[in-house]
Amino acid sequence: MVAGIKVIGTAYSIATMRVLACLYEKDLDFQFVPVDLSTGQHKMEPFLSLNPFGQVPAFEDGDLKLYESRAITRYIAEEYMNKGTDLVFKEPKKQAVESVWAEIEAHHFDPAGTILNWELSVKPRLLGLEVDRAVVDENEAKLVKVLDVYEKRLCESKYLGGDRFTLADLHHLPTADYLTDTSIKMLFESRPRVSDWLADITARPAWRKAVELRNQALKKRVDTSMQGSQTK
Ligand SMILES: N[C@@H](CCC(=O)N[C@@H](CS)C(=O)NCC(=O)O)C(=O)O
Repeated sequence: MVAGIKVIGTAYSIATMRVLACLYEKDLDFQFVPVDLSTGQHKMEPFLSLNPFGQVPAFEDGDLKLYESRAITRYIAEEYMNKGTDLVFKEPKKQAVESVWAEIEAHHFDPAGTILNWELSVKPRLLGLEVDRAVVDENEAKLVKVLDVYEKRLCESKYLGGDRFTLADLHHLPTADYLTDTSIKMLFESRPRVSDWLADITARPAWRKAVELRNQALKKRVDTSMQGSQTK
């Protein structure tokens, strides 16, 4: 067992799932410390000492303390290079291309994807709030443009970052997986290469483990809020 890896987060949070998927790919043992977003634990000490921005996840490996999910996955992939799936390239040119696609995820895919997930999944399903159609339309149009670029890329390359699965693909998993449980699913399905790529990466055993943990946490969240409403 590799001692000292700790993820302090929320298993249904997109950023936390990114880190969990990476740890499972690397076949690393770790301790998961749940943070309850519904009671605002992430906006209080001791969590704020781990991430002053009050967002999950935080991460520890011995005396190293990190936050920002993509920085965490990059650290794990480099530090544990020889364990589990190799998620980065060593050759600078391949590495550069992989990092371009990882940046595209962070700056083009994720902003529209996160808003769509919030509008179509979190607001109606977890918070009982109304969907803002104008916001959905605006971000759907943005996502269409991104996925058109992906379709072209995936005609030339099996994976976004190169000829094998890397961090550039892994970083998409949580948001893409949530979106395919909404009406946005058809944007993925109508693009054959994107659809095949997503089916491939979401079937990975490491991702299925992260999904299992997410589903348990979501069930617990729903059960707890139902108990709350019954005692009111
Ligand atoms: N860029 C950060 C984003 C972290 C983030 O947005 N976490 C969300 C959950 S996915 C959160 O903590 N939301 C609660 C809040 O912002 O108050 C990362 O990748 O770690």
